[in-house]
Amino acid sequence: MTDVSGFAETLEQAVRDVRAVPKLTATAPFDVAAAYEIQRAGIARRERRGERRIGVKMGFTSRAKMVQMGVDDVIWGQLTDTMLVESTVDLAELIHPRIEPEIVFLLGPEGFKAAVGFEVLDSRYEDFKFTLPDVIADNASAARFGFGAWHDPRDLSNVGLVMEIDGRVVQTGSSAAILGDPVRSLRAAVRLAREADLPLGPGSIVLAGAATAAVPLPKDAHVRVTGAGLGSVEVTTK
Ligand code: OOG
Ligand code: MG
Repeated sequence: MTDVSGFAETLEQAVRDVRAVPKLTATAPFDVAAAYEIQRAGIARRERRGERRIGVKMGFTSRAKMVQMGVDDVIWGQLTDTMLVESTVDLAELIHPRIEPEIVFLLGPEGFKAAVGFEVLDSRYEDFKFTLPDVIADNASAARFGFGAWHDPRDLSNVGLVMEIDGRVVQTGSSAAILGDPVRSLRAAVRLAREADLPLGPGSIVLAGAATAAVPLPKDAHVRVTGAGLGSVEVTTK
């Protein structure tokens, strides 16, 4: 039997201590189903502390990300209100953060809106290395995220994405890398959430997954992610 609550506690401790831990599967291997149970236990602990679930994030929806991290399956994780960044990310709270461009969706009563966004990942595992069950248990490395202005639905199948740090371009890509069209990722998120009995109601946010590899997030930096036709979003670090 997998020690679901023990593993959830270990990951929470890593966040609290801002200190990476060895991969959980190195102690006792577990499968994807058990990994999602650990993820759920971790989110339940956050909710008991007053955090609110506000949406989900999709992971490994692009080849660029699968290749970077050495995994080959789409995963998902939960977003809570404390992960949402207004303007500044305090790196003292994070272990070894990375940032990546995202296409973000806001679900409405019917239909959705879209924005360009960013995700700050912070694997709780040493060296940012993990197996598929490990990263699922670790809530898909979710740490922080943000997004720009909402736009009405349009063709999002080939949105040019540029990520700059301190005015230098560090990643470029196309939303086409996200399952051919990020709307497919949105549909998958809605389906997965329904199957997991965590349906995404109006107002929910969905991160479709990065179109490019993630890059280390430095201190005292200014990051801008631009999506053609979607404007841009900026974030600073301290
Ligand atoms: C896991 C999270 C992947 C994405 O957009 O593909 C992800 C990781 O790379 O640590 O968020
Ligand atoms: Mg991501």
